[in-house]
Amino acid sequence: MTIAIYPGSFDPVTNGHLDVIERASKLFDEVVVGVLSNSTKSPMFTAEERARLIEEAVQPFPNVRVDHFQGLLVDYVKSHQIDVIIKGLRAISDFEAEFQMAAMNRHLGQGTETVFLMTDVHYSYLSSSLVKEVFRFNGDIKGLVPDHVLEYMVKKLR
Ligand code: COD
Repeated sequence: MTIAIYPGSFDPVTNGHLDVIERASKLFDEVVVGVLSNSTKSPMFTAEERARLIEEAVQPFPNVRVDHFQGLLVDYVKSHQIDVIIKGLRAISDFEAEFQMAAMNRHLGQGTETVFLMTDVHYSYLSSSLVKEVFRFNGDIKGLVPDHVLEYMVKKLR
């Protein structure tokens, strides 16, 4: 039984994230979506809100569950018998930061491997930050995030 974790800020979850989750759910026995803090970003939504929005989105995938936690990813990996970390890669610009994180997690996690899934071309331009910016200026984000995420953003922020 191979358990994978897909960690991220997911502020909020986008259809690009969901595509990675769906594909990972076919590759691994169990996938944990780990909602974490990225110390370089200030989230718009609390970890609980982000996790709740993902939980609703992953209902069609029975081997996917959601958790949120603080601290180092590798500590969670060790204490929850996780076998592998999954990350998504969009463009070359993602590579450097993801390469560093994978190397650090491998060092701290005594060999914990990171598996990268290439973005689907339809989502290669999609990021939570851009979604939030477009939304802030009243742009149309339909189709970029799940409908219930859009509804929640409208309710909370408009
Ligand atoms: N298509 C495919 N993949 C995508 C897309 C898309 N459209 N959008 C995002 N992704 C990928 C990202 O490349 C990333 O792999 C993942 O989805 C999550 O993305 P984000 O933006 O929600 O999350 P990040 O990049 O802010 O997450 C960073 C972490 C929270 C994972 C990191 O900061 C972390 O591990 N923090 C915990 C503390 C820790 O252990 N720090 C040391 C790290 S070495």
